[in-house]
Amino acid sequence: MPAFDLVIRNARAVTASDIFDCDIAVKDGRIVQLGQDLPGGTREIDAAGRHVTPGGVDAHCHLDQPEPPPVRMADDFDTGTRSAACGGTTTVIPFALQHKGQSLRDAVADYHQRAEGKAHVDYTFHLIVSDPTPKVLEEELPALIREGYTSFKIYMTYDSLKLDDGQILDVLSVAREHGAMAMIHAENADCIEWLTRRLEAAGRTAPRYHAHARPMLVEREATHRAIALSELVDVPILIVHVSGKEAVEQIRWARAHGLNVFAETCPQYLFLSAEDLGIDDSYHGAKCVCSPPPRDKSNQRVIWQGLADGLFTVFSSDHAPYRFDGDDGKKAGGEEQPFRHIPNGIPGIETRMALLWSEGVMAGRITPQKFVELTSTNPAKAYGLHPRKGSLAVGADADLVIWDEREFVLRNSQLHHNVDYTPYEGMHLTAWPGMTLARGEVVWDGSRFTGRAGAGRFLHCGHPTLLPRVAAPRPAR
Ligand code: DUC
Ligand code: ZN
Ligand code: ZN
Repeated sequence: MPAFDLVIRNARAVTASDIFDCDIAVKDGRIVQLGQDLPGGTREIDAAGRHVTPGGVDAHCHLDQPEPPPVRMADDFDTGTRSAACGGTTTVIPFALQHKGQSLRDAVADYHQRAEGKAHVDYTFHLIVSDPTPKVLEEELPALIREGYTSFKIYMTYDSLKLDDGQILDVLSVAREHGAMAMIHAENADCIEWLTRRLEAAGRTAPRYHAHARPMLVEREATHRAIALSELVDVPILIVHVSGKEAVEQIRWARAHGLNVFAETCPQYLFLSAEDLGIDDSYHGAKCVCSPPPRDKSNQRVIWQGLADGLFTVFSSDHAPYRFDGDDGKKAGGEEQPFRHIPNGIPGIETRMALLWSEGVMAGRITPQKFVELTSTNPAKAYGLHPRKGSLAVGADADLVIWDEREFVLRNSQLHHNVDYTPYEGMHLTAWPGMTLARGEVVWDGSRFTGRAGAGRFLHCGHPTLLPRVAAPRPAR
């Protein structure tokens, strides 16, 4: 009887700190030994000296999130996690969204139903708190944190979701008291509305004007305010989907002043620019409408720099999948829409890892260790999943990617999401996962998806571990 269920031979293993050659032994879905010339397994895979990284943790993606009809997200937990697996992601963290007037408990229960029996990889939820009533703040949120829902997103924009500054302070206070991670979507809602009305009055409603309605200034102001609010409450925050220089400067300032402000960025801020929203009034630009909008080449360089030098903690997809054709996506109701009504978001759950390995590691902009830190280890730490997730170590789940370094041209037809386009169509990539394993099972073999709906399990999260958890007294003010 072999000692192990699986042995991966001749791996060039990469962690957030090291690269080393070893065999990896797996039993009951976990890594049980790393070493040279390990005894045999029931199954053997020869990595042949290729890089093996921990599976990706996509800490920001939207799957089957309820939308006002006729809009519908193209991916549910089935297609979304299938796509994730084929792109090397083995844990996803989408959002259980509270509607105003809805109890947070009901939002979580509804979202569990949407996931139940469908996921191919492990998953947990962030909460979106849109209605912080006394009951939510005093009862529901603390209880949910204790039960393992230890992160939530706060919106500073969108009428149906946004919180005012007082509400944000209330929610941040709960995060501080109960040890949760608050993620913040930082854009100034009033500035966006004011600019949008002016553009509409001038007849400027094509997709490209989405970027004009959300210039960097509106992100900079909200980022500054979010930092100040977190300083007042004395709690760490994580600013999501940072798009460029002006927000980056605010975060660098916060760090220089000793504040625990973490930051996330996404592929669209490295590979897309405002021109992708259109250089004329063509509707094709709707494919790249997301918020904040992509900026320009000089801002892409600032984001690369921030990835390399530690400004960014997490690299997520912000997969928000809407079909381009049809009547439930970018053309809600079957018609081209003024930019105000174009659903915000682009697909990217499957391409996140390969884009960063190709253009980051292969192109020499970041080390393989930095890649692992950004795509797997740090997101697992930020959201209380480490060391079970995000590590290639004895005791961790055997969530692994064996990388193929080969040149090819990316086509949407190769992808497994339910979206009819990729914003990265035609890009030349130099790497793709040659194999993805989720808890020791092969879910992607390099050409075929081999997972099983329902194999993905819900994960209860612990407290964030990016920082030591000290019960520091609140400083006197
Ligand atoms: N914010 C997100 O985080 N995702 C999609 C759209 C948005 O505004
Ligand atoms: Zn957002
Ligand atoms: Zn998002």
